[in-house]
Amino acid sequence: MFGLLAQVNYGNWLPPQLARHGGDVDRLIDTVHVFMFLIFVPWALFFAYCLLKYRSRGGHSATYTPIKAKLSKYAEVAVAAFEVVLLVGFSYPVWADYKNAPPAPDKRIEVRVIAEQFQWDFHYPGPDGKFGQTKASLISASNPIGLDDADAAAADDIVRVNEFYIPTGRDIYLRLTSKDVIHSFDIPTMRMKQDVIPGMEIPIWFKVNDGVTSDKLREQMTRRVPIAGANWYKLRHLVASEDHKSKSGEVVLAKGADLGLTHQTGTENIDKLSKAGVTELALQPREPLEVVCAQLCGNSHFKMKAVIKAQTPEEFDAWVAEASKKVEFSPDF
Ligand SMILES: [Cu+2]
Repeated sequence: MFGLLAQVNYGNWLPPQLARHGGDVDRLIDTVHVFMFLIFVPWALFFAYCLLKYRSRGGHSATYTPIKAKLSKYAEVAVAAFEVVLLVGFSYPVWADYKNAPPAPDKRIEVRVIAEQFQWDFHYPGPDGKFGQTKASLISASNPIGLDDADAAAADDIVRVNEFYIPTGRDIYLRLTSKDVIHSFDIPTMRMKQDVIPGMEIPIWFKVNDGVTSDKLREQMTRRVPIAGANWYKLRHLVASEDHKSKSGEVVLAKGADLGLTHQTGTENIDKLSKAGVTELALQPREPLEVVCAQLCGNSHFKMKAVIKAQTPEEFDAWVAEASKKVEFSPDF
């Protein structure tokens, strides 16, 4: 996966940056690192100097008492002041710019995000823009957020588990809460991270850059991998991006097919492909974007992931219209 990520212009060892305010966060991270380095170098040199000067040697025993000179006090105060400037002068303005201006209620897509061990539940208000009521007593395996169907506003609501649909280029406003323990909602590619606390509803907002859809990213991340010598285990989350045919024209691996490399079938696939004369594969990630939990929230915490379906605003509206229709079964069905 990291090999693939490296192809999409990730730069500076950070994941790609796909959201409006993310550039500022990246610049802040860079600035803080530069300044911390500026502090680190003189401190490290001073440390080495002290180790040498006060060491035990012939005619001189090691000194264990702290230095009493005024200079060291001044140095400590100067470093503390420097760090305050770093925090107040650089971090607060970036953070304030992002956190002080939530998008206007009539111009944002609002989604409730309910975290639980170990999944993300997403609650959309549907075309009427109103969230239906939820009740803890109604929570069940098929109704993870306890949506009350008796409430008229709930009729067109959409609930998705581990699938986060978002439009690009529009303000997205999330209301985060948790059913059980503290989780942390994290989308590294959007520079978004917020702890999710039971009993509280914490807002967070962001905007995905125009045109950054999952489909487009998937295409961009297509990579050609030679069959001989590839590290197949690392490529196991990828799917074929085109039909791979043998010389006779027979499809050996179909578009969208999984390599299945976690199982024995994977090696069979590779055998089949090499026998058919296919020397390289075009592969792409099944889902290029995801939400993870950045808080160690239990024994299966690592499984707590949701795929992000970033769509154009038109695709998103069409999805809302379609997904908000409830399936009605006739009594004699
Ligand atoms: Cu979690």
